[in-house]
Amino acid sequence: MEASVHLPILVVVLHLINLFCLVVLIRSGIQILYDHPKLYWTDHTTDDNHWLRFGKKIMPKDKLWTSLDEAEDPGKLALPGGTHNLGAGRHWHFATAIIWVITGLLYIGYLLVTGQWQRLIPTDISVFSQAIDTMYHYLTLNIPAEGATYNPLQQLTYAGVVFILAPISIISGLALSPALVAKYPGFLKLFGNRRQVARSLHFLAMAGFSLFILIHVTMAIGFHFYDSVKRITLGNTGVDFGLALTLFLMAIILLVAFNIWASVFTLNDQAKLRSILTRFYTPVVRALFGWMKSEQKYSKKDISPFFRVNGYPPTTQEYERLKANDFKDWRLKVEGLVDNKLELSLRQIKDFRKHNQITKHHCIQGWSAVAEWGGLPMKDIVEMCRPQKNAKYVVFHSYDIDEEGQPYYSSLRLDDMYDAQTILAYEMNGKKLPIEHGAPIRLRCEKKWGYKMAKYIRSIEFVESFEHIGKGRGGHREDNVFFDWEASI
Ligand SMILES: Nc1nc2c(c(=O)[nH]1)N[C@H]1C(S)=C(S)[C@@H](COP(=O)(O)O)O[C@H]1N2
Ligand SMILES: [Mo]
Repeated sequence: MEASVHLPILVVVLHLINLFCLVVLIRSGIQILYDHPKLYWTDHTTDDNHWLRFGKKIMPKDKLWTSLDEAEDPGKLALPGGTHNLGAGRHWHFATAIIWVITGLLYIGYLLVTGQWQRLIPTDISVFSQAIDTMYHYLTLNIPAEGATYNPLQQLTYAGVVFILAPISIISGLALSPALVAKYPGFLKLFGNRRQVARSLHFLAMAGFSLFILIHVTMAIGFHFYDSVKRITLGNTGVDFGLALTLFLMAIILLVAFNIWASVFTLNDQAKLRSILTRFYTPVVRALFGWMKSEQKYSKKDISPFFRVNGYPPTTQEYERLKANDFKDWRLKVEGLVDNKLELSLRQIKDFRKHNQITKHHCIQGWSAVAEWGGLPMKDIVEMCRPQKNAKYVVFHSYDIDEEGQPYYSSLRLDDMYDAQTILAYEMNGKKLPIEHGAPIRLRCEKKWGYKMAKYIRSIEFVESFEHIGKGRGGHREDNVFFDWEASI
């Protein structure tokens, strides 16, 4: 009898699914990273306090730039590739993340139930010195013979990947959810209260997985080619090599073909891709994060010295005219499915109850900043306008219009308006809201990504459905760059 590690077919299948998932997660992760290709150790992100950056764009010092200008093209390695396909990259990332986590849990469950965890988890401290010995053998090309169990180096590496690297990826990934850290700001304590530390660790974990894959494949294929091919396709080394090799090549072809198809399909029909994948992952996201309310309480000393801009001020004559007169002629219209339509001047809005909050802003692209916002709680508007029974969503219409003539807008659930930290802000850091941050008023809904928080608001509309607005996906970003509507992760 030949001594070698036997793998049950379940493990073989999980290993294959894991490989597919990791490749898609890494590719889509690169896409997400390149929308804001800078990594920081601080949440007060500026255009030059990163510790690592990709791409070469330098932002001008003498004129207004926005975070959209900083995005880079990650090239074909990314899924789907191309500049600002962040939305699609995210859809792939989250749909795959769910499958990957389930795969991992099944694998760990299997290890526990069958007692095979002993394969992975070292039970004797001497494993470390033995691993160094094994490494020495590999480095001097005295390749150790295959045994009935993993060698100490394999055991340590695999245990590290399963029980350290994977959990770091998952926990640091969760910390990037604006909803989770709005509800539980304490979660970020794991990362020194810094979202950017979590983001950097998430990246480093990805680098760790990439390195592991590279070395793991080199060792398995380079040193024990025949046995490895037999084991990863049929679970043991007693099988016919020809059959194993055929299966092995088929799996590789499938992996490559799937990845090419995924990029091509996505780039050809982003709307369809979005609709398929969000239908799969949004229910999970909603169940886990949808109920969370923002309970952030930062203090004045946490306020960032620099707050990026995303979305240039409107350039229409109408807005210019309102701005020239300090928005004295501006009126906020509250309309749609309400019993009491409103038309409020900035003065009137400022005379109502004022709520202040110091919160951390998260842009979906990747940057962050803390600011204090002052304004009128949306709950008060709701009480004044009295939405009708069938009103389900609240749409915020803005003054800025893109090159294709599409006005900016965003929509949220009526429920979200009752959050204490959902306000119409007219103050930022104790001063009148600056033009580039959304004057005369902008929405703050602190448990969502920044793109939900419409700036330069013209009117607020209560609706039963948003299908008739824009391209029908509930927001300018959802319509044009295919972001998801939920915006909680
Ligand atoms: N009207 C309007 N609102 C907008 C945008 C925009 O382009 N137009 N950009 C959104 C995005 S993506 C973000 S991250 C925040 C940025 O707010 P800031 O410019 O004050 O930093 O505004 C959001 N609101
Ligand atoms: Mo954003």
